[in-house]
Amino acid sequence: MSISTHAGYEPLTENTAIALAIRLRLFESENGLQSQEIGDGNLNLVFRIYDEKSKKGIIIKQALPYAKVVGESWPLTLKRATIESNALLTTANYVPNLVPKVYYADEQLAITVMEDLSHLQILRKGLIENRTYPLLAQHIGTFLARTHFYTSDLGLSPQEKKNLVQKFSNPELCKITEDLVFTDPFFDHDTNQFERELSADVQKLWEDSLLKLEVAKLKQKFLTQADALLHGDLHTGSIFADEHETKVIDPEFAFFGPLGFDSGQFIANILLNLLSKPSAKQEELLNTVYQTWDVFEKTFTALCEQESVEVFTKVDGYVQFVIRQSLENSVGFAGCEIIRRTIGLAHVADLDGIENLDERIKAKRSALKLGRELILNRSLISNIRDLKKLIENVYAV
Ligand code: SR1
Ligand code: MG
Repeated sequence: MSISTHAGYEPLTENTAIALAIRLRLFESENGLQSQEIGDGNLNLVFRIYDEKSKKGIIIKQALPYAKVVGESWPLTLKRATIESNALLTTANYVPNLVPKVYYADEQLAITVMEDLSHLQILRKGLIENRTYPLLAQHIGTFLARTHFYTSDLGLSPQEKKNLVQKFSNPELCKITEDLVFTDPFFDHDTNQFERELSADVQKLWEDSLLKLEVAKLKQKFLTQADALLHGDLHTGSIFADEHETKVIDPEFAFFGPLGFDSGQFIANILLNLLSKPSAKQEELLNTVYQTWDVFEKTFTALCEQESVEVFTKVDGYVQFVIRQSLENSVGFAGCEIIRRTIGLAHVADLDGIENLDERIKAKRSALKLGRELILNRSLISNIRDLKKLIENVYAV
């Protein structure tokens, strides 16, 4: 894999994407190649080039110089493509089976060419369709523990880590999160979007100074605490999965941030799905949350015992302190993510797809309530059983 530079940027089309794949010698001939733009995210073009004969496919992902979800009025750095390819390559050192393989990246064209994962399904879609993922918690818990341990001051020397922090400086994409996750939903901002029926609930939230103070503390952590290399946008639309495999994609928001942010976003998006489901299915989703944390905690603890470069990990209580802080952060960040996905700019199909208006509003009210409780009570959560109790209490009321 090499990262080369070319003069000029041009958005690809389905035809020029094929020409690029040929130029890169990823296929022998143009004959029988199919090209389709399949991007359904908020920001990028995604082309799938597929050879019917050899049944081989590749993905070419290209950043657009603006946010697709809003349009050309919202310019967005192309550097995010380089952040994404570098994050995929770095992460592959620690969890090679849990991320797509990168074949090529080009900084000027803002593209990453990678493994075709079309045999898997985006997790959000699968969860909406009631599919089950028996290995998801094991895979995501492992992904979180290994990527965070090996890129933190427990897995790297302070010098190595600071060099990586520079490499993953990602101010423009972090600003999106600072605004859309931590700020706008808590104020009367024009990026917010919600049903008229929720107006009174949202007004109440904007006037909730207790809640806003806690969100400000969480935002401060996000702004300042460079614990480890984060994926930065680990929602269920950033995961491809089936019953056997899980692949974490799309790390264009990667940067060095607080432990607990990635796990919080993952947990929040599982809970957002849960809010749209009948109770039988909810139990299974809650178990995914608890098991993910268990796997994270066990794997992270074992890595600290066996491979830590930080002498203080031998001191009784330090590793437990790091893990407890991560859980508290996760719970708070999960609360912010749940609230922003309900009333902010970027919603989720799990809730927006509830066709019956009364049911949708009910689910969204529960989301606002759950988000608030998670943020306000996060410091009472010292282990995963406490989180279990908290979620059960919110449901019992
Ligand atoms: C303008 S981008 C909106 C959202 O999409 C991305 O996936 C991030 O979650 C961001 O907040
Ligand atoms: Mg994305």
